[in-house]
Amino acid sequence: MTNISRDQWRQLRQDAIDILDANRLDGWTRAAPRLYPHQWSWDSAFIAIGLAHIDHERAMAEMRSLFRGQWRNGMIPHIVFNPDVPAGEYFPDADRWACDTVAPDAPGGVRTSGICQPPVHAIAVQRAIALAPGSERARLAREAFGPLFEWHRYLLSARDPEGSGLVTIVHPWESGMDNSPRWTDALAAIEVDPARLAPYQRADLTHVEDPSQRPTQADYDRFLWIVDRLIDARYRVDAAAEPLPFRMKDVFFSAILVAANEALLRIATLAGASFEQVEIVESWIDRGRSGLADQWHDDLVMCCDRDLVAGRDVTVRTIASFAPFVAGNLTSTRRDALLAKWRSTAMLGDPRLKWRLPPSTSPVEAGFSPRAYWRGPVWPVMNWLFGWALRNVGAADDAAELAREGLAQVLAVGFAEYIEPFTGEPLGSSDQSWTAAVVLDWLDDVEPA
Ligand code: 9WN
Repeated sequence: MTNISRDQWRQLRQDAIDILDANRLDGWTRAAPRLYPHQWSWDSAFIAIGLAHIDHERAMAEMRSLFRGQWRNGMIPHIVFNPDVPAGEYFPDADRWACDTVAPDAPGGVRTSGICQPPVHAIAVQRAIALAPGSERARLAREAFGPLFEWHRYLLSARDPEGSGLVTIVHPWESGMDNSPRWTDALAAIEVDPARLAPYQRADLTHVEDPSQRPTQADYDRFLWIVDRLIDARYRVDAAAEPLPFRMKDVFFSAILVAANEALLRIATLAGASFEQVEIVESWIDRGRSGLADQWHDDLVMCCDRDLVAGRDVTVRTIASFAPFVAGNLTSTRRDALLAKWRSTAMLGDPRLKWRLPPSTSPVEAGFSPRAYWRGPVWPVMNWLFGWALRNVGAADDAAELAREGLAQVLAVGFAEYIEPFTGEPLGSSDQSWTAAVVLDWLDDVEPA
């Protein structure tokens, strides 16, 4: 149940559509009007989930447009660059990534970054297919199955040569949670040689009012240092001559891959995929779940990333610690323990919260910072993702709470990128596309009062 009136419902829906229309370009949608003028991989997938409620063809076009940037090795890059963005608007730009000059696997015809982001895409395609007329579903499934299968195969081979079921990310940007305290120790251990780092001009600080919300300069240097090491390796992460400086088994990324493989399995059936392909996807799901189970810490009641460089688990409590909800199929003991943690003062039970919505980092964590990027603020897109996941694990009331509180938050503060959890102040970019998209999905489930 929500407390949204019919007028508010209509207005919110129209505002969300207007934002997606204003950010729309030729077949795809900018992540945000100023701060993020290109096509971002996981943003696009969430955007397609919202678009599916307006026009399933437009949702599929969004994915198709992203697939244009797919690498020859199957990787879907984290950014497909918009060639019309003037130099200096976003950094690092396509020239700085240099994929088209150094990477043998980079695609022709479009310029992209050389890393990836969490694979929400199959989930989005499945949603678009489900909302399409029955007569079109098989065609859409056939179109998307190939790129998605190759994408997941890339993640389970190049990014998991050990066969652990867990994806290795090689840059914090790959996690989608760039500045999370999950990465603090691993980043601190990276020594940047200033003489070898080319001078650069950040663009992000010109778009936000308060630079303390964004990553520090020292961390930005490390972000670019890692990019340079990837360039040295010609972006062949599995065949780099020198060990890459940041190598992390990311449980949140890996859990999304499990959920995406579940979606891919349904797409496979509709697409008429071969028996072998179906068996492969099933084996990926099993491998993913068992990898996540290996990273579960009973004493901490959380799933921990593993830092492959330092050879230790990362015990920082963040929203990513709840990755098993996203992967699903939990034992009831583990599900109940995780739900109790979710409702505790380490997350939603903190009495200071303005809305009962999960901060990106637990308020009991030393690295918690309520205004800093991924270190505390609430992200509407995460509220959606965890609501979706909680519903899938049968926690319907907790899922409904996220939709209700999430909508109340957007009604109060608008379509912000992220929000201070205690004061409710909107932060980062405004008119963020994925915030608009998740609102459309929530509204579809909501009966106005
Ligand atoms: C770097 C676009 C992206 C999101 C990420 C978010 C932020 C970029 C940045 O914005 O990352 O990829 O410049 O900080 O952390 O999750 O996809 O919205």
